[in-house]
Parts: sequence; C-alpha cells; structure tokens
Amino acid sequence: MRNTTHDTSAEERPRAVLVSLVTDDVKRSGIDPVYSLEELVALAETAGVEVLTNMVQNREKKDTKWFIGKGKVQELKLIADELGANTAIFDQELSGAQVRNLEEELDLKIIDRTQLILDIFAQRAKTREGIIQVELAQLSYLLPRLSGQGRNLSRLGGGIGSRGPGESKLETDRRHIRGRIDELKRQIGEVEKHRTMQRQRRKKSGAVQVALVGYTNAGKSTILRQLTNADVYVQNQLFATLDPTSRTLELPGGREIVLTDTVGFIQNLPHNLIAAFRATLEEVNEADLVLHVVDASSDMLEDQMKVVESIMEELGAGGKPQIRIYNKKDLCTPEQLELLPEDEHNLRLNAYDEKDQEKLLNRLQEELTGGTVTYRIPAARGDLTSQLYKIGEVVTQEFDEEDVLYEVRLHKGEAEKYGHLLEEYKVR
Ligand SMILES: Nc1nc2c(ncn2[C@@H]2O[C@H](COP(=O)(O)OP(=O)(O)OP(=O)(O)O)[C@@H](O)[C@H]2O)c(=O)[nH]1
Ligand SMILES: [Mg+2]
Repeated sequence: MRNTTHDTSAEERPRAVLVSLVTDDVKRSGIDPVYSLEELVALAETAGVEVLTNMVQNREKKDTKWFIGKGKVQELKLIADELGANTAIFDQELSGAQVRNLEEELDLKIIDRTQLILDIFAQRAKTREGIIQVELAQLSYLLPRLSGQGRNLSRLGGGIGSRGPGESKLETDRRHIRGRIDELKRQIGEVEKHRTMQRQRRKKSGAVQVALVGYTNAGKSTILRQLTNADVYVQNQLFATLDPTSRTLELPGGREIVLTDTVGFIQNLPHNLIAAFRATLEEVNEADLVLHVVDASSDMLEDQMKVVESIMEELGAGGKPQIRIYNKKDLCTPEQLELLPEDEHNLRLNAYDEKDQEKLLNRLQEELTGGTVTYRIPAARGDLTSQLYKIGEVVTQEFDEEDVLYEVRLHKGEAEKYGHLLEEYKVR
C-alpha cells in the first residue's frame, strides 16, 4: 500500500476546506483548537493540499451521523461549491459512517487529521522499515472503519491522493486486510530483531547512546547534521524525518557517543502510528541520555513540550536523564529569550552557531562523565580489570602488594551498566 499523492498525475491537486469541530470534550482536552487548526493547515500543505479556507463550529457534542451539525453540513456544501473544493479535511477523528455520509451528501473527499498524518508518513516513508510501519498504521486505522459497510470500500480508504489503502489490492475484504496486518506485524517482528541486534552490537562497543527527540520541525535533524556532518534531510516542514538515523560523534575529551535522530511528535499523534512505530521508537527507550529539542521561538512552546513529554511517558522513556535544548534561539524575541532557563538541564542553542555547538558538546561531555572513583583490585583478577576499563578512563594506577589501586574517571552510562560488579572493590 502506498500513498499516491504524487503519482496521480491524472488526479487534480486536492483543494480543501478545513473543518474543526470544537466540542466540550475538545475544550476539556487542553488542546488549543485554534492552534490545532493552524497546525492542520501546515499538515495539509505538507501533504500537497491547497488550503482554500477553514470553518469552525462550536457544539456541545459531535453529531452521530454527520459529525458536525446538519446545518453546518449545508454551509460547508455552499462554501465548497463556491471555492471549487474537492476535499474537506476535519481536524478531529471521524467514524467510518460519518465519512460515508459526508462524502455522499457533499460529493467531496473526506479526510480527518489522523488520515492526513498517516498520508504524510506514507509519502515520506523511504526505508523498508518505514514503509511497513506506515502500512500497518494505515490498515489498523482502516479496519474498524470497515464494519457493516457493504459497498464502495475504495472511497473510504483513500487518503489525500485518493487511493491510500483503498483502491489497489485492498479493495477486497476485511479478511484480506487482517491477513495483511498479520504479515506486517511479522515483518515488524523481524525489524525489531534486527534493531535489537544492532543495539547490542553498539552496546558492546561501549558507546553511550544519546537520542534527539522533540516536536516535529524543532531542529533535531539539523543538530545531528551540524554535529556529525550526517547527510540527513532537514526541511522546514512537518515530519521531515521518519526513520531514525544514528551517527557516532567524538566529544571534546575523545570519547565516542552515538547520536540518534528520531521521528518528530505532534499533538493528537494517531495512536496507531505510535503503536506501529514502536520498533523505531524503541531507540529512545534504549538511550542513556535524551536530548529534548524544542523550538524556542514557537508561541506554542509550552504545549509542544507537554506533548513530547506525554508521548515519552507513553513509550516508557519518561524517566530517562534528559537535557532540554531550547533551539532556534536566534529566532527568539528578547522577551522570549528572557524566559528560557539555562542551567545543567537546559541549554539555549542556535543549531547553526559554532560556539553553541561547542557548548552543547561540552555539556554532553560533563553530563556523561561522572567523578573519579578508586578501586582496589587483586592483580590476578584480569576479569575485573577489564570491566574497569569499560566503565571509564583509568587516570592513575598504583601497585600495593597483591593488589592494584586504580583511579578511574567514570563514564556515566557505562558505570551504571557495568559498575555493579566492581562495587565491592570500591575504596572511595
Ligand atoms: N534559525 C534557525 N533555524 C533552525 C535552527 N535549527 C533548525 N532550524 C530550521 O528549522 C527547520 C526544521 O529543522 P529540522 O532539523 O528538519 O527539524 P526536525 O526536528 O528534524 O523536524 P522533523 O524531522 O520534521 O521532526 C529547518 O528549516 C532548519 O533549517 C536554528 O537553531 N535556528
Ligand atoms: Mg528531522
């Protein structure tokens, strides 16, 4: 299954009216509907949609049949006619029945936020791993929406590019889709195995793992590229990065770390997507240190940080040691700058500024280097000595009868991993 936005030359470019329904539930959720709609505009444009206008309805609850109120449906029809729209994109998730009812009444392609995000991911997926994960997410989204629906499967499945999972080989039946889901899960199992092996290899090499996480467009890939010259995709658009990229990097003290760039987060990230991307996001769980990159120049800074933190919790990575990077400080107003903390857990950065890059590397160096510890180890215990070399840098070494006294400057991550064996030989 592929998204076909860019290879439907016969297809006209989607021209869309965006629709947001602000219910009491939405208000309670703490998500700012105005900002959410702005983001929907950016998402739609990222997907190649021409955004014509938007409309908002405040309503206590959604309408079961139409999602928005019946009167609003007619209003939408008029606006769409007048502007020559062929698509309506809703900022909230619709049921399969609502999509069908709206499509029939309006003769527009109906898409919701989740589907739009899935569509962008489908456009972006380049690696085998990414492609499998997106397809799984799309099918998991689609499957519950097929129930009780006897006809015209193809209309429902279609994303922006009109086809999505709908028309090609998926216009068969649910059994077919279930079979495909099982197959994809099996393939993801293999991806997982492969990733685990890669990680074990990296662990053996002793390098500390550092993961860049953050809201989409915060500047994660830029930081990776600036620090390592990695050839990664940097774009002023949402979800530029889909697959994690890792590069080794040498800290000022000569120590090597592995820095990993990851997929960006967004509010209301479809749950199916998080589930499908678990294999990829596992990189975050394995990290010794998380660099949470935020776009400090955004007005929605606080909300974006909250979204990232809650997804991190969901992934089980909430408790990791973390440094917050307030990126794009060069775009901040003096008032914005003033509010940004700077201490051992918070760092202001212009990713393109060499001095700032140096500052970040030094901060990493400090963070990953513990104090010094002295061990007394029997000279005959070569096994322990080799552990010792894993947990840090031996600064001095002194013989004392049958023992050797080692002074070690600890490497934090490794000391936590391998230090326990040496605990009883600690002198101070
Ligand atoms: N002015 C300025 N622009 C920056 C800075 N860091 C990143 N950018 C720009 O911000 C945009 C997004 O950068 P990316 O590195 O692609 O962001 P990302 O976090 O990887 O985004 P996704 O992969 O979409 O999640 C690009 O246009 C960058 O050039 C910075 O410190 N200052
Ligand atoms: Mg990126």
